[in-house]
Amino acid sequence: MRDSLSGLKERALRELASVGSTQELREFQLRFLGKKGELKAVLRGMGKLPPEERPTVGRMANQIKELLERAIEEKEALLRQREEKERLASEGIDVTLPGRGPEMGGVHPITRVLREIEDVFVSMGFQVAEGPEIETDYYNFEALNIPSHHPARDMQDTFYLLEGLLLRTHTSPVQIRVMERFSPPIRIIAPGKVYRRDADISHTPMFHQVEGLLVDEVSTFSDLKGVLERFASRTFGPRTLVRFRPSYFPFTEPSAEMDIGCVICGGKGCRVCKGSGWVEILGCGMVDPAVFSFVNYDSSRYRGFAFGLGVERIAMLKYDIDDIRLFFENDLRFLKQFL
Ligand code: 2NL
Repeated sequence: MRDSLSGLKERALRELASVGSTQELREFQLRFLGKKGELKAVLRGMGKLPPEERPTVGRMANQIKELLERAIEEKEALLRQREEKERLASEGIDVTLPGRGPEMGGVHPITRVLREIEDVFVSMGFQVAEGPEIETDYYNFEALNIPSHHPARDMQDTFYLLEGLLLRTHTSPVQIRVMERFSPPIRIIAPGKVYRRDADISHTPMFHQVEGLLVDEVSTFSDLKGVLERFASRTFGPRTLVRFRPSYFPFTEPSAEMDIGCVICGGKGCRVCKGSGWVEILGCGMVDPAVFSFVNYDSSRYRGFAFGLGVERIAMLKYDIDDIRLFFENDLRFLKQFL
């Protein structure tokens, strides 16, 4: 009995030395000191001992129990300390590191160019007018002298909505609305988003336009040219060449398109100007009297000029960008170049 007790003690202490985690320690404790543990198993044999030996054996068993309990406590403290240290090391939080600051945002290049264009026209006395992106057929087409059989009304180009509504295909409806509410003189630009069913390297379903409108008793094609020449030199540099070519729009007569001397090659001919030395940047003309009659302006008294330009196209020329879709992917590597 004494032998098996001291054998148990030796074995327990040896095993305890090799216990490596608090989990293993719990198992160890149960195996030796638990209700169904080894010490209890040995003590169950006490009944067979002669009565005079029982107290000595009992004391011995108690000493072993206390010894093991103390040893387990010490081991537990040691293991806990080690496990905490390992946990902290593996979580790897360096509380002395400085925090990450918020990243600075920036203005999108299209917004930036749009504001520059607005500033140029505002400096020439134009006021900024805005209006709805969801329009009616009347404001988007009819009042602009675009008849119902005109190709511009094609389902292919326009996003039609329910109940005769559509997404505006240009910002001209804003100008119709202004003319309905105010009498001449009028000098406005209408910047904003417009929508067309189109997608390739130079077209996106949504893009930005700036249209301009001036109506007064005395306004001529020369005034139009002067305003647009000023716009070109403010936007592309003071020595920018411009030329006007005859064109056609249902809402202006006469109509023209304005080219600038190619900003990429300086007029020598390159991929951007397709070798011609010139690139188209806007359309313009004198407001057609048919448009004036829709807004009840007296066309024997008033004349006006108007123009329309695409902001993405201006930005692409200004920054030599060959694919319009880059503006809408929002890749930070692209956007950060404009900060
Ligand atoms: C283009 C051509 C143009 C207009 C827009 C306009 C507006 C009213 C009356 C008459 Cl309310 N005209 N706008 C005139 C000529 C050309 O835009 O190629 N834009 C990208």
